[in-house]
Amino acid sequence: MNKILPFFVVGILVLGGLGAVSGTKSNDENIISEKINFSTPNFSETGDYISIELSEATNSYISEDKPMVPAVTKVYTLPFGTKIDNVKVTFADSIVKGISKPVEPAPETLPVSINTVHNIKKTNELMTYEDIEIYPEQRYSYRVAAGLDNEQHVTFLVVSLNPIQYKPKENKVYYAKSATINVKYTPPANPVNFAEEYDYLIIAPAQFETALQTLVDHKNNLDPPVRTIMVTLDEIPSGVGIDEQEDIKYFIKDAVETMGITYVLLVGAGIKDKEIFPVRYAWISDDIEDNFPSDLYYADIYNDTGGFSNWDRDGDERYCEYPYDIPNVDVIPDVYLARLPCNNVQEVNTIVGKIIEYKAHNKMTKRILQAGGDTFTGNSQIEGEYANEKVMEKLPGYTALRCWASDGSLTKPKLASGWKKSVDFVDWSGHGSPISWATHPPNDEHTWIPPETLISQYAGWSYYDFDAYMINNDYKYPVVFYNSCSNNKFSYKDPCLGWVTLSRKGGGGIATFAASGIGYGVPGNEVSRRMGWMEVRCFEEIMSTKILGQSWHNNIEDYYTTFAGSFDRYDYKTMVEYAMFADPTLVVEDGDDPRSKPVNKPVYTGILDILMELFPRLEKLLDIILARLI
Ligand SMILES: [Ca+2]
Ligand SMILES: [Ca+2]
Ligand SMILES: [Ca+2]
Repeated sequence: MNKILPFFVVGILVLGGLGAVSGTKSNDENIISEKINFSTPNFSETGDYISIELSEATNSYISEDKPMVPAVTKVYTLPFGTKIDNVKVTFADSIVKGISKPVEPAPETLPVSINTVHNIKKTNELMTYEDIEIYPEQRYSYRVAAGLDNEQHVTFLVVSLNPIQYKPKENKVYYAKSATINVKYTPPANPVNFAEEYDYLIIAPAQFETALQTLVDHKNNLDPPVRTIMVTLDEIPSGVGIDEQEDIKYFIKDAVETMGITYVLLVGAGIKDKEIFPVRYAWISDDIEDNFPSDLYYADIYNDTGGFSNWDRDGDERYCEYPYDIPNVDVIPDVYLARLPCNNVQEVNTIVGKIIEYKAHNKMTKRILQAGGDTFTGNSQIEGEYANEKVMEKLPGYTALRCWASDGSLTKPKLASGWKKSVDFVDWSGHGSPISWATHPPNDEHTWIPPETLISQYAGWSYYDFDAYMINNDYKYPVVFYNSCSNNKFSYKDPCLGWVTLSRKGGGGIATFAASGIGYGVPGNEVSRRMGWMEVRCFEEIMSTKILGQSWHNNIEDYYTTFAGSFDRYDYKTMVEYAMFADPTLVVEDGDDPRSKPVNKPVYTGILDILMELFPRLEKLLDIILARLI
């Protein structure tokens, strides 16, 4: 990894985001002053409501069932450990506009779980907001968090602005033409001097040490090398933290400071009560689950003051309890972290072999396989397909192989066939459980698709039902995104779908991004927030940074900075459950010797692949025969 900038250079103020905002800014040593001009909002009639658009808006709504008012956030990237003394925002030139109808309400939030109802609330009642005087009440707020910016430790200051306010009783909207942000801060008195010895820390149980040495050697021998060190769990000092998980987190912190680590890989499954690698649970409860596993815990090392982000404010050993512990949950990761939830040495060997193969021979094909349907029935948007289309806007030059509910192409044979078309990515947008993914045909909440087949007797894509074993994709391993619930729930009693997708030899994926708990979507507005927002941004980040660990970090950081002015329970859950199974240093690009055909693949398997494509139902039978032959 290239650490181009020495630490002190980051001290130069970087003004992030918002290319559309014009204004003036000035900065001397301890003050930021920036004037932001806003364009005139656009008001349009949508049925019984008025909708408001603002071209500088960074997010479109603030809170469920409240009026939909555009908001703007501004991000300042400051040296790590900077103390924010004061933030003041002054709005100027407020203009009043009378409107004839109420402002459109924000959409509701629903889980993307296979075990819940997805038909949206049918309400014909007009929202008049009688309990609201003015919305939003606050014109601005700010948050401070510690994270990474291009491998450098930094402090993010996020200023959230509400230039538009609405008074429902008066039928009036007030909007400002400009705002001036004034920040006073104190730079760190004793800047932390992070070492520069290593890039990448792998932590694993001792039984995986020998198998993982191949990966350590591979990384160290790259040109330029990814300077890698492996530490086994029994080498981590105990008693430093309150329990084993906190010991590990303190060890990572120490490795960041004394070795210069920026990438971390945890190896080992987290199946409840049979953990090979310890699991931290986050207690953001909802109607479906009290807690869920979160590896963000191990990555969010520092809080806004540069101190340890301990996630347990009240000290009751229930971490990330919403809302009590939230002041002690910084959220933004301070290392680029992932897990490979391997159950045994064989799985370690398989995934290490795939990582080395990817670097040697991956060939980018500009193809993506997409699966989508009607995530939430009872409205006009087919959310999964809509999200798939929005993903394509971030992948210029790409061809989509689509399995869609609306045209009947979301079938198991079509999905299996799509995996074999040498795709760079697979994008699933629908519902999930730890072991399956599925969605609905348009406006049919009672039917799950892809439908069952002769050999696969259950609706939905599940490895229990052989489906994930059908993906013999010719040694071309895609990056996989699941917009759904729980597909990366690595504490489940059996290996989760996201891991089975990777642990398959000679096929499957190279990385999975998915929720490790119940995920949430936005009916009729799928990519505006929650998992649908993550889905689109994931592909955008991979195209931009190419490094998987940075993509994961930047997705969480962007989510944080975009919605910081109006976080709710589901926002925290969306960030805290965002889990990646991968080698976080993996670069999504052509390998050293890119090949479209598999290396050393026996001729007969090619013939079998053709047969299986022609007769997809034969696949399981062939799998059984092959398993006995080999
Ligand atoms: Ca942090
Ligand atoms: Ca607690
Ligand atoms: Ca829908």
